[in-house]
Amino acid sequence: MKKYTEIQDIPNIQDAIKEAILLKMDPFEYKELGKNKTLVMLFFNASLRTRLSTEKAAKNLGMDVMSLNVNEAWQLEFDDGTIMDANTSEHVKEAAQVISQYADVIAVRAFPSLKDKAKDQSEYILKSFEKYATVPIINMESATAHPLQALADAITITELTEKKVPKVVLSWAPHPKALPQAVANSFATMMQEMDVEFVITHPEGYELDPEITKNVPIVYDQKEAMRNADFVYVKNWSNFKEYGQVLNTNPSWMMTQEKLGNAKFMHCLPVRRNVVVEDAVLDSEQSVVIKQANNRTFAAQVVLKNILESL
Ligand code: AN0
Ligand code: CP
Repeated sequence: MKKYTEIQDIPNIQDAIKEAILLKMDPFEYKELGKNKTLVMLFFNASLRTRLSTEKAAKNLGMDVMSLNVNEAWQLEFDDGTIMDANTSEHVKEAAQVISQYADVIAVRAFPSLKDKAKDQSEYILKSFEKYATVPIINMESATAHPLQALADAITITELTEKKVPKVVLSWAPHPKALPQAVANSFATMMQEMDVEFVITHPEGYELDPEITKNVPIVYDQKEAMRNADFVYVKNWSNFKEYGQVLNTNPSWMMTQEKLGNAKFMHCLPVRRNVVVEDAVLDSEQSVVIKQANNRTFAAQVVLKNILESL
């Protein structure tokens, strides 16, 4: 693998899942692979899981890791030909090349503005690093995608399913703040690659990018969508059409024990209790959110391993 900025970079998802499960059984088997190799992680936004699990994965492979909270460094310019006489101090052209002098792999977290749709959809931050860095790039959640999360989710479903073809539902949930579509986008993309029956449910008007959801059934009635579900992945996203707006906070969309039935509850975390999902669900045996978080390490590790092997 030459990079991991999108799910499509994985040559064979089933093989990657199997490899991740093997790594989980023996995390230090490839401790020599990353020796004298450095991962630099760049954070334009907050993180708990991605930061720690990706660092852990790199260390399991024997890599050195350096992290930079980019907002504490020089403010970067991304536009070409700008007269840089305002707030930006350094162009990404130099910054990405410079960071490449210290890194064998660069991982980037850069959320969308949720204000300028075209700019967010262009993925200009991630794409600038891809363009100007001279080492492989990993996406740690960009404007439109969170492929490491989706891989961890696919591993989790594979490990826990009791059926050959489980029913998986992606269910929108209310949230007071405008959140990205990235997690939902990548989960929807991943589920279309898996042997699952996949359904999406959300309030009318909350459609994700149709280029991502393609022919996935969208059922506006949450209860109907969740009938006989084996896994229910709950996630808020802000409106994609009325871009970045919070048009619905209807608490009836919150996930409850009653609605969940016997399904397993999934969420990428962080999650707002009793807004997105009620306590009873998160505190029940049906919640697999901690297993998902654990699998973030092995998703990152399988990605890093394959990138290191291609260097
Ligand atoms: C972010 C999001 O929804 O994309 C990160 C999730 C992994 N969530 C929040 O900002 C709460
Ligand atoms: N799920 C996830 O990516 O969490 P963080 O934002 O804490 O990294």
